[in-house]
Formats: sequence, structure tokens, C-alpha cells
Amino acid sequence: MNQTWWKEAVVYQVYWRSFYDTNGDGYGDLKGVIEKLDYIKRLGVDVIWLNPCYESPDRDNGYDISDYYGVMEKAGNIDIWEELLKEVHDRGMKLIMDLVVNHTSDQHPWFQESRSSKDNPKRDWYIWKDPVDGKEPNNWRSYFTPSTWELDKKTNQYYFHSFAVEQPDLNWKNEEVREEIYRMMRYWLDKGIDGFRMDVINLLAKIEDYPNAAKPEHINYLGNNPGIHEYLQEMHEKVLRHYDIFTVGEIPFVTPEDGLLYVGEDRKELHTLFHFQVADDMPSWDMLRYKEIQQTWYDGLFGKGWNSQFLNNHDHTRQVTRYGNDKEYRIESAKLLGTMVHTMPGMPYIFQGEEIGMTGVRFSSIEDYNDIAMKNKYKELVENGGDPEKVFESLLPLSRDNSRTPMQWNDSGHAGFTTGTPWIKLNPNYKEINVEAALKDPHSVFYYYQKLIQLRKEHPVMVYGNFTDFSKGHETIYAYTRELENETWLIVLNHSDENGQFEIPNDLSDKKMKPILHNYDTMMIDDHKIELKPHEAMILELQLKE
Ligand code: TEU
Ligand code: CA
Repeated sequence: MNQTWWKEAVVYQVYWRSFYDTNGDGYGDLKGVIEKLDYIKRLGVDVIWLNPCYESPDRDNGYDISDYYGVMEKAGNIDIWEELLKEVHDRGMKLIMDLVVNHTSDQHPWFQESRSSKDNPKRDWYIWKDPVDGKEPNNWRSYFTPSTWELDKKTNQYYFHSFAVEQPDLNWKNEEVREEIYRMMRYWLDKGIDGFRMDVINLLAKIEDYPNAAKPEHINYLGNNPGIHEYLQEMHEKVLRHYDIFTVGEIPFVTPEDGLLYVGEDRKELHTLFHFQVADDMPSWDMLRYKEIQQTWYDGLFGKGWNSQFLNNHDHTRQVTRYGNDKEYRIESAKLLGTMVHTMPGMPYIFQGEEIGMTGVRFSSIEDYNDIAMKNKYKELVENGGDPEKVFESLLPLSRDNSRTPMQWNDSGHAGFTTGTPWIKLNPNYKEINVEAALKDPHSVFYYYQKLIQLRKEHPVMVYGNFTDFSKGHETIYAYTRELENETWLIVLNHSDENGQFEIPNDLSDKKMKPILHNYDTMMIDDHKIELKPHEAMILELQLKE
């Protein structure tokens, strides 16, 4: 497999509105990102993924764009953005931007024109359909609402939206739309950015005749439709291939087989993808399912296309809360999950705050939440007769706001995030869990992550090594090797609040085991077994015995 800079990279996701506020308006901003670049650099990451900071009415936190060329006032302005890019590059890091081109904001001038009349030249830039029997054209659900269709009274037609009503989908069949998007992509690439994280990029192509779905609640009809690969190959041909960049597609509802069609090295489409099998199939930890997902993706992609590894982001609850233990074993568990993500085949992502073991949150009222997905769902369920209290409870664990509370810098007011009123409440545990405390403690999650990242730079096995699972069927222990030429690593993880034991298989027992990284002070290994403490994680190098 050929070696490239991006295969070797570790990405740090900056959700800027919750990162660091420099002007006291309660929102993090791009200046705040600049001020904290040395902190990010200290972790050792190579690439920063910046969530959307384009002009936007901000109904879906920047994923509803009203001007692709402008910078949202909350974030700053284009000059500050330029400075950010320069400062990132000066520190030897790279910057990738979010690309949101499945939909725009309903406030985008294109949509304003499109909705103004049936014969407007931009009418066809969005997807418009006549009512069927006086109702929606079909029974599809959107991500955030009961229907993908919204009636526009002015022309008595429905427009199509995969997400909120305020996020109409662009019509990618229209060549002018595609050319206009490519022009915009070149604009940012010519400024020197290093790539794109492409929002729901597999949703661009729609099923031509919009048939009713047998099970409308399974919204997978929204993605991976005929025509998608033609669009991505065209985008590659006309834009991507002309730059030395890195692309990661957000690709929900995808199998490894179909995933390869997006990231196969011979496909001329994308470099890597986020699939959501873990996030979608596992509301909480499920070791056997996780192993199966990792194995099938490894079998499907290894040697042919590149995967990504992540357990949380701005849409998915913080990993130590959702998949680990955020109480008694918070630190051990955060380190274990980090070890796993960084030693699995594929590119590791760190979501801001993960590196200090930040946790999910529980506010007391729906008013404290901001997430449009959660709020729309709450409204829908309560309108359908649900008990408000029960509905609220049921939405808490996976609310996207779990990950969106402000970064916890220190134990002063608002965790040092802002001097004003934060746009969303903080997690009250900032007194204990914060960057300042982490940097003072040599055993913190932060320094453990720093080592994990450093190891990737020193040991190509972590990037290019093959993968073998030695713990199939075990419900709490995950043990696997990565192997490249003469280097073999064994990773052993006890994903449990109880002690555990891993019997060393014969294939490995003739080797000497040299500890590379470990989340406890002592280790219990003999020739035949490894005794493990709760949430114990270790990386061992296997060497021939003299
Ligand atoms: O998210 C799309 C989205 O909802 C999914 O990727 C979801 O995480 C996945 O299917 C697993 O269930 C993107 C953005 O990340 C999100 O913040 C936006 O709200 C959304 O697109 C619309 O732009
Ligand atoms: Ca601000």
C-alpha cells in the first residue's frame, strides 16, 4: 500500500463555538482557536478539522449556510480566518474545512430566488414537487422532521429537505449547481486549505422517482443512491485531483462493500470516510458488535482504501460517557478508549475535550438544550401525546449537546471559556475536569494521548500494520496484534469494571513482551496469561526471545 502524509496523520476536531471565546459574546471564535493553537500543537496532532464557520442563520450550528464565501460574525471574519490558516501552517499543522453541499440554508439567496416563482432560473437548483392527492409527494422522513417535504404556499409546491425545514437540499442533477459548488471549493482550496470533511456527502444523489418507503422510519433511502459516484468522480476530476489535499466523507448507512466504492484507491473519489455503524448500532458499549464491525471493515478495506476511527464528535455523545465509565474509572476508561481508537487500522480523530476525558452532560430542562435534532424530536413526540418528562429523559443520553458544552480550560467561572454568558451551559464538572489540571498532572489523559500520537510518528506499524483479533467471542477483553515487517504489537484492553484475564495464545507465547504504553503503574504478565485490572489497557511489543 502506498504511503502518504494523510494516512499517517492524527486529526483534532475543533468545534469552534465551544472552544474559546475571546470577545465575551459567549461564543467561541476563530481568534480563540488561534490563541489555543499552541495547546493543540502540544498534543502533537497533524490536522485540524474546523466545523463550519461560513455565513449562516445558525439554526443547525453552521450546517445551514447562507453564503459559502463569507465567515459568520460569531466566528470572526475572513481576515481572522486567513490568520488562522497561516498560524496553523506556521506550526506545521494542516487545516481542513467542513464542506456542506447537500443543502443550504433557506436564507441562502439561491433558495430565496428558487422559491420566488416556478419559472425563476434557480427554481431547478432545489428539488420541487407538486402535491400528491393534496399531500406530501411521498412518505419519507427526514433526519430532523416527520417529512422530507415542506409546502411552500407561494407556489403550492413542496421542497425537499433531508434535515431541518430550514435546510433545503440542493438539486445535484442540475449542472449549474455542481459547477457553482466546484467554483466555491476551488476558492477555499486556492487559499491554501488542506482538504475537506464532506458533510453527508453520500446524500447528494436522490432516488429519481421518490417512491414511498415500506419502512419510512429507516431513512437509509436518503443516501447511497444511483448517480452518487458519478458526482464524486466529477468532483474529483474537476477539483480535488488538482490539489495535494485530504478528503474525508461523512457517509452514513454504508456497508464496507459500498464504502470501498467511495474510498477505493483506484476509484478517484475520496480518501477516507466516516461510517456510522458503531454510532448507529451501539447506543452503548457492545463488545461483540464492535469487534464484528471492526473486522468486517478491516476485511473490506485493508490494502484497498483507508478507514477512519472515532467514537464521538459534535453529533455523538462523549465517548467516555457513552462507551466507557465516566465515574469511578473515568481516567482509565478514557485512556483505554483512546488506546483502542489509535491502534485500530485507520485514521484516528480526537474531538476537542476528549483528550482531557470530558464527559456528557445532563441539564434539567429542555430549555437548557439547543440541539435542533433533539428539540424537533421532543416537539414531535410531545405533540403525539408523549409525556413531556418521559420524552425529555429518553432524549438525554444521545442529545448532540452532550458533546457541545464548552471546552473546560480551568476551574474559574465558566471554565475560562468565556467572560460573558456562554451560548450553552457548561458541564458543572469543570472544577475537576479541565485543561489546567490535566497539564499539571503527568498521569493525565492529556499526556497519555500525547504519547499515543507520538508513537504513531515513531512506529509505522501503527499506521500500516495488518490487524489480527486474538479475542473473538470474548465479551469484555479485546486483544489484537498489528504487524508490519519485523515489528509486532499486541494491544490488550479490558473493557470492564471487573478484573479480567487474557490467556496468551500459543502463536504469541514464545515471544518476549515489551511494554510500550500502559494506563496503570503495574502489569501482571506471565508466560501464559495477562491479569487485567478494570479498564486496563496496554500496548506491548512482541520480540523474539533470545
Ligand atoms: O450530520 C449528519 C448526521 O446526522 C449523521 O451523520 C449522523 O451523525 C449519522 O447518520 C449517525 O447517526 C451532519 C453534521 O455532522 C451535523 O452536525 C448536521 O446537523 C447535519 O450533517 C446536517 O448538515
Ligand atoms: Ca466570541
